[in-house]
Amino acid sequence: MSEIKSHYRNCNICEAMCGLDISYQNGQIIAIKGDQLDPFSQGYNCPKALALEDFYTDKDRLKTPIKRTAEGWQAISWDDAFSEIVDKFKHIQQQHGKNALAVYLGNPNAHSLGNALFLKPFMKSLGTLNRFSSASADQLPHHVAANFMFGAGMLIPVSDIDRTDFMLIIGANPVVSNGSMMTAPNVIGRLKAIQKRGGKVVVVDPRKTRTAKIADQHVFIRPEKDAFLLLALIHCVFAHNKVNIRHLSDKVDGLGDIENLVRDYSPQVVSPLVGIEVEVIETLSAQMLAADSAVCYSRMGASTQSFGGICLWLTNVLNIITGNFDRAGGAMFPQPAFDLLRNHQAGHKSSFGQHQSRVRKLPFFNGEFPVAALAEEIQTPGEGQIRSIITIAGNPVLSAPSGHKLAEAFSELEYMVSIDIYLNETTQYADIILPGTTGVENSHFDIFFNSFSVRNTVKYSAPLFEKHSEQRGDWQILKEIAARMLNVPADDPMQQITPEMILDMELKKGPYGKQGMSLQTLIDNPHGIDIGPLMPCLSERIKTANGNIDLFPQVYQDDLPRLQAFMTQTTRDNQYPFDLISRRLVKSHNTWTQNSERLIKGKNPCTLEMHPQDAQKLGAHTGQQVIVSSAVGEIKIDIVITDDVQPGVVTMPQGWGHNQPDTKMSVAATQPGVSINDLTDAKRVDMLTGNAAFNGTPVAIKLA
Ligand SMILES: Nc1nc2c(c(=O)[nH]1)N[C@H]1C(S)=C(S)[C@@H](COP(=O)(O)OP(=O)(O)OC[C@H]3O[C@@H](n4cnc5c(=O)[nH]c(N)nc54)[C@H](O)[C@@H]3O)O[C@H]1N2
Ligand SMILES: Nc1nc2c(c(=O)[nH]1)N[C@H]1C(S)=C(S)[C@@H](COP(=O)(O)OP(=O)(O)OC[C@H]3O[C@@H](n4cnc5c(=O)[nH]c(N)nc54)[C@H](O)[C@@H]3O)O[C@H]1N2
Ligand code: SF4
Ligand SMILES: [Mo]
Repeated sequence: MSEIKSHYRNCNICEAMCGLDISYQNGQIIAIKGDQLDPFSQGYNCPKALALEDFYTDKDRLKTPIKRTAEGWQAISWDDAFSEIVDKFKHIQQQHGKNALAVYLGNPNAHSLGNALFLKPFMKSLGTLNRFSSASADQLPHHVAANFMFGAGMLIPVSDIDRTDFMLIIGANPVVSNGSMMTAPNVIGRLKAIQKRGGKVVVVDPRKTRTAKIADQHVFIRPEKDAFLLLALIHCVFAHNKVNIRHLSDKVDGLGDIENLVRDYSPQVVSPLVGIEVEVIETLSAQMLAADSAVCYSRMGASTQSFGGICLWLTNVLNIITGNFDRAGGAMFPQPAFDLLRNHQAGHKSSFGQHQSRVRKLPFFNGEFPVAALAEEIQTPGEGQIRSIITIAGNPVLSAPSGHKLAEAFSELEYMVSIDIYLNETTQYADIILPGTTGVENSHFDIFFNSFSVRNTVKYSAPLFEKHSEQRGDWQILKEIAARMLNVPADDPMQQITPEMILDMELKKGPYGKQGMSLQTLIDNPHGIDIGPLMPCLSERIKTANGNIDLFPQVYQDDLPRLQAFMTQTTRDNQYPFDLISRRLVKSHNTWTQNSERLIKGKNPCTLEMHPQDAQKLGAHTGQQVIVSSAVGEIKIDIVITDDVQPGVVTMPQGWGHNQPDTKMSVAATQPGVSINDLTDAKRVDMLTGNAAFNGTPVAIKLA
């Protein structure tokens, strides 16, 4: 028996970057707990961290490439898999052009050092414009706002939760999600700390979430009406002469245009639209203005809706004009040790709208088209049609809007490849699945989440266990395909590059390089290093051509008539009288952690929440099955009656629907649930950004 040892690493499941203390012996994990010595998370972890062990031991996980044959799935060698894939890709691109091959990138790519670093050369080797990702079912409006207001899509202002005195949360449930575009381990502790220091937390959400329950105030809002609320809050700032831009006063362009815009959106005008009383709106504004520091934090509820672009822009405007930008307790820019903006030239023109999707003319941004356009790009014949795809760490059949239609589209492709750890709802359509290593088998460094973090910290995690000789890391798979696509010989020096080499170089060239930051520094400090709280740094970080914030970019001016039309649109389709919204669950992460036995045990969480009044009209009681239908699909689901939701609004979890016979996630199949994205409509998007509009999907409900 060897001795029990400790291994320290960051959990890479969600965005919170919790430090873990993993004890292990003889190649087995004995316990996973929060690392008390991690300077950022200080011992906090959520129940999902345990699943890192389950992913490691999961018998359903793929370890070698498999190929679909007439006799079913068969294991094949890596070399045969790579040869076939590259032959097919080259052939399809020769016949139909480079763009006939598409790529879909899922969420775990952002949580993987190797993928984050090697996807760029991989994409280059394919030479296709047809890249899609989960970002357009998520946070695209944040990036578009950052791009146009601050000059770089990755320059995301982060809510300084640890120092704020007033936090207005619009459409986020960080007590459950642990925060997003705001990396903050132990959000619940940080929110309670606001209250302990005499501050307030207010939540605006159509559902009384766990975050709303611990907040000082919860305000119900009708789905997709947040832009009006934000306009009214900005109106109040001008109406009370409270604009205060502090140190940024000569750094902001377009203030007068904002004043003109909001003139017509008084609380009186907006109140009936949003379903919030005039006094409540006025009090919200007054509280925000009275606080020493305040921040408005908008997330999925504001982003994945028909006006996501406008909402995220107005959120920034509100923070800026109340003097809560680039200042402690407001919205601030992190200064990460691995700086994604290191080579970003000020005034660099973004790719927004440089291309439009072939069928629906949705905008291209940051090298990709919106995922809502993927199925139609596969299924609509003509020049530029997608014939083949490679999905990488993504499950769009369950995660993308109208996922079931995407499944149909995948089944019509000439050739499909997936890089994934499971045979699941998406990868079942692949001709070959290439499994990468994951979790504790990988080294880890959070490139993205340090860029969205509420504190500047830095940490590197080595792999806990060596991978088996037949296994490959995702980055090695990407590198191999890229090399074969470009006929690069195996002994080419470029082929020797590892994620660690790039990381080390970036750390040395980054903002703390001169003080000795390097990979070795991080290896020597396995619990991580605290650099300190966020600091005002707008002047150094901003990337607009003139160095100023653009408060009213042209794209929003052009999009406003759409919002104004929505304002006067009072009738709704009586065929679908309910608004469906998604919810997240503490013990599941998107579509894929449901194969962890420890996370999934317990009663069925995939239920439809409905207000008692609505249930009474329907004659339904808790536990009863109902049929929910939308313009694109139908599901059956058990209902739970609760006044946590507004009348007319129903909620169900996202990420479920492991009920398909040709998949192999045997634990998940014991508690399959149904997929919300069989109901969401890929035609509903924020027309400005192309982001999926999941919120407020119109549905009808009847007893089963
Ligand atoms: N209706 C509705 N839909 C939503 C949302 C919603 O709130 N409502 N949320 C949206 C959001 S925010 C997101 S981020 C997307 C997520 O959308 P996706 O990224 O498409 O979905 P995931 O469930 O994250 O899929 C992850 C995939 O990666 C695989 N995987 C896990 N780890 C690894 C790894 O290390 N390597 C490889 N190669 N594969 C791995 C898993 O098996 C799984 O197939 O869903 C979106 N969809
Ligand atoms: N446990 C767990 N944690 C996760 C994930 C998970 O699946 N499970 N997923 C991770 C991912 S990929 C992401 S992107 C983050 C997301 O992190 P969050 O954005 O915090 O998570 P959501 O639960 O999607 O919160 C969105 C909230 O918006 C509300 N909402 C819906 N429609 C509207 C609307 O029109 N207006 C307003 N104001 N509110 C609305 C919903 O009721 C919900 O409470 O969570 C991450 N963390
Ligand atoms: S909050 Fe996120 S990062 Fe922290 S332990 Fe849970 S899943 Fe991991
Ligand atoms: Mo996400």
